[in-house]
Amino acid sequence: MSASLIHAVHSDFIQRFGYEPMLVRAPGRVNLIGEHTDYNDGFVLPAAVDKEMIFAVGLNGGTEIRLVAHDLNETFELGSPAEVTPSDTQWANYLLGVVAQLQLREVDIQGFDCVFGGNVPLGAGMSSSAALECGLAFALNHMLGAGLDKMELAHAAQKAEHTYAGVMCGIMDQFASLFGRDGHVVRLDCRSLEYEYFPFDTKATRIVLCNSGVKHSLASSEYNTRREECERGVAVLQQHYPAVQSLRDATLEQLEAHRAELGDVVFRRCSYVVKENLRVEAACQHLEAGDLTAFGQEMYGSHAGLRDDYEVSCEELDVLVEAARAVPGVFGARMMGGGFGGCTINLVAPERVEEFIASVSAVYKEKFGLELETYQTTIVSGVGAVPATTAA
Ligand code: GAF
Repeated sequence: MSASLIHAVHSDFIQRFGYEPMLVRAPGRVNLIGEHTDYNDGFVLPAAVDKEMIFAVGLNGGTEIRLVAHDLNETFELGSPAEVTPSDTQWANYLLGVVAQLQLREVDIQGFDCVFGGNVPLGAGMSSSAALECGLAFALNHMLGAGLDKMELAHAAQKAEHTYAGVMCGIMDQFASLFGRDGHVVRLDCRSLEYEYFPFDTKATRIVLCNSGVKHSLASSEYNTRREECERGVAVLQQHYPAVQSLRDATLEQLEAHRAELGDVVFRRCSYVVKENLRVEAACQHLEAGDLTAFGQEMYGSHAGLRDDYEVSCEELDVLVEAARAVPGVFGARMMGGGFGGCTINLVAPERVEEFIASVSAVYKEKFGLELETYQTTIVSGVGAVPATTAA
């Protein structure tokens, strides 16, 4: 937890509004494996990490909603919760979407003030948007005594993203931000919403993220297209196998049997998802057995599928994964998140981290002329209140 960030957000709130707020921390996430599986009812293996958003929130006794993006020094105001509607201010939409979703859940939203700031890199595939949504949802739920449980908050935050940001995301990011556990990764079954925590041994490996620094503009439109392609695949399979409700239920044999009917693109998208679910299962077994080499192979397999069949990677990410593969002590690497830019996630032996960063940065600089930003992340607990004393 960054004490200076908490202090800055807290002071900003006091200066602007002159009363004591509640403080909330909402982390971004990494995902070890299981990409684009969440909206297909499949499996994911994320963790909340020490890149986070800090919120200062207070009920102002009136009807006004006053939002402040501390890092941008921008404000957004609304006369009353009844006026909530998508705006042209993108960052505000994540918060307004949450207000709208809580109202749909019969939470009586009152006027409030909110200042937020953070160090989750934007557009890096680390779910800065989910952190924004979940932090405010948690704060309002607490302050208004609404009594929604964490899973309901995750759903509300996910829906906020659908309706106010236009991205038809799955549940992974919001779940990870809310349910993260210190030192553990969590496997989520995105259909049943059952989850299991696995200890993550940082003595054996570190999680290092390499931020490509690019975000190709296709990202959100292609994301929704992938989702539609998967749904088309399910519609074809359902005609032959009524039990197939989502790609979670499909097998490679079924896809193969109807390859021509699916068409090449939909076939490859669906095959990727079915294989990725199998990889998550295998990866969890390797994790339990402490076999990081085998775990890493699943990560490389995941990247190859995302690159060749799901087609959500890009040259920058592919170069970073190949550069990582060449460094001794790297167990596995792959692109992370929705794709078309953002970060790669790398599992690296602790004693090799420095060499890894130097080597991959040099390759990236030579190939693209870009300075590579890297983050060594620590796995932390999910969204929670920050004791007021931390702000002092
Ligand atoms: C984005 C989405 F928000 C997630 O729901 C998930 O689908 C991910 O892309 C890809 O695995 O982060």
